[in-house]
Amino acid sequence: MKIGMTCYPTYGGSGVVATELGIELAARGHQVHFITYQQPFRLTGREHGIFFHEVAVTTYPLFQYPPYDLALASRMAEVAEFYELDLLHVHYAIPHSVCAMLARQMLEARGRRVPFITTLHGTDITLVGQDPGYLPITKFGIEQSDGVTSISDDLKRATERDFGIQRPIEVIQNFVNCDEYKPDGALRARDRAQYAAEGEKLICHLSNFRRVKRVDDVVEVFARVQREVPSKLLLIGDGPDRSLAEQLCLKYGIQGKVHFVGKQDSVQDLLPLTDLLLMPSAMESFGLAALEGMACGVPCIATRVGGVPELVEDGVNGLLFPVGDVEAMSAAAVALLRDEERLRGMAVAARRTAQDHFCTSRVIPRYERFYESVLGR
Ligand code: GMT
Repeated sequence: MKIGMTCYPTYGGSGVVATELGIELAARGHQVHFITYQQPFRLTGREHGIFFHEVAVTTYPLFQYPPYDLALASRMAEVAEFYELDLLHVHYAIPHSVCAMLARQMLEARGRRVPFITTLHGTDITLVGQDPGYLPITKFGIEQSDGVTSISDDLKRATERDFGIQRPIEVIQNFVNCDEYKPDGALRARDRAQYAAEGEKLICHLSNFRRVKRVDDVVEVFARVQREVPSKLLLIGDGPDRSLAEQLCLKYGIQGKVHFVGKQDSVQDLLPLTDLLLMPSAMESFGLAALEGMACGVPCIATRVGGVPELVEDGVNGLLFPVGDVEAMSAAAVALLRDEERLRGMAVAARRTAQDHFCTSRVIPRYERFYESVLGR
């Protein structure tokens, strides 16, 4: 198949999923065309079967808001026509669904039918999409899609409930490549000493440092844990709340124990070095960072929100807590890090969950079948 893929190419779960999906589809012989304003950050640009089409937005003094949506719709139609795409697959409903709908109309006017699929990722429904200024158009874009998928059961239910959507929504949960994301003893032996000394535990957090991630809770938890257990904190990613996290580290005088490594392309080289992942988010429709950690044999302490319980089984492959309960999360982290056997058991269970339910080999064929069904094959 020839697939046009659109996403937010910057650091964020939906862009990561779209990019990894494109890479996996290309590896299975499909042709994938990314149509975005910038090359997705996990792509090198040299992958076989993957093409990148930049959306350039022309500005003009009259435009207070350059019309990216129109430029994107226009580019989608152009690429679809030139490369004879079979379908468009957009990740994150706002504004991508409506752009794809416009592209579909433009192509129809030229006698070509190119259906589009929308994948809902989370904040497009639970946060941004709830804004009265965006809700009606988001609902319309979802209803007009030829196929809709959701990355968790919880997000599907939220979409039906909050948007009054009655059309079918296929749940295809997020995935991870378990051959690339894996426990790696050799890597640990080689690189771990850069971040933690012998006898110290290494705790990590991976996100885009937006408010919803509650990075301040990560620091609050670590500040308590490091008093009880010799440990270091590895913070992967960057975003609006990084300064807040830095200020909190200074407040607790723990800046020497915290590594801010910024945005990283290859988190699979860092996650296996760590012992525990913290994901205290206010909301996660899925929680891809937790899955990536679990595939690397790193259990997580997370919040019981959104789709997280579809992935993290409390007490088995991780631990779940109410949002903001930093005292309980800290106490649980201390107890777990002191109990090597339980920690190892959870690490093994976490890896097994990733392998048994969320590996690319299981999930990508579901996308392929969904494409086929939308194409009526
Ligand atoms: O969490 C973010 O800020 C990024 C956001 C996105 O759309 O890029 O993530 C959402 O999609 C991810 C991939 O499907 C999910 O794993 C995240 O749980 C979801 N984020 C939220 O629901 C807050």
